[in-house]
Amino acid sequence: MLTLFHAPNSRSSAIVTLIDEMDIADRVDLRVVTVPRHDGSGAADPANPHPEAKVPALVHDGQVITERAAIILHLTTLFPDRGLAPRVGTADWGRFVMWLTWYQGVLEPVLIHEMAGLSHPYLTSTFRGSAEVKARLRAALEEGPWLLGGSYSAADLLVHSPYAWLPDATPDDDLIRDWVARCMARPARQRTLAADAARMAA
Ligand SMILES: N[C@@H](CCC(=O)N[C@@H](CS)C(=O)NCC(=O)O)C(=O)O
Repeated sequence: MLTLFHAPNSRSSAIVTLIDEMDIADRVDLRVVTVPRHDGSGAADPANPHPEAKVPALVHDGQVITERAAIILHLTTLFPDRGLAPRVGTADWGRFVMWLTWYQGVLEPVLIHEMAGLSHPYLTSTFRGSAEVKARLRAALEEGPWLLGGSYSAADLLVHSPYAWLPDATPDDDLIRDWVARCMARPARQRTLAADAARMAA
């Protein structure tokens, strides 16, 4: 019914961790595919149903779902009792959806623009920049200890993820660094790292 297409050490690793956090590995068929890597290794995999041959891609009853925020929303809605998201329709769920879409629509573009050395008034007016990202995260974590308050959720899993890959991009703020470290230390993420290392070595 559910199949996840995953490439080790990539954006799809967050979805593998989510599946572990939710304890639904027996409900999702995990297929490992290749993708082109920045070092020139890898290649698009004909077995990957993603329209751009990227990962992750989740296939549910033949329908292809891409974009991590969408996959997270879909899985946490399909399995609402697994504790990774607030109850659908509550105000907290609205904030949960806000963090996921803010990640895809703001945080990741801001990071990519910075890494690419891009700056333009259109980019700033649309996305703002790293100072505003830092302020948003800090304001939430001051209430904390997690983005939604007292409980870890899939919003923490997604939003912290670029800082786990790019520690130098982490905002210079102890509250944010401590939250990233707590997200990274979770046993499910450690298991994904170990499994991905084994897949890379295979
Ligand atoms: N917006 C997508 C981005 C997916 C993405 O860029 N995935 C990378 C893996 S880190 C990929 O598949 N790259 C291979 C390629 O560009 O061909 C998401 O968040 O799911």
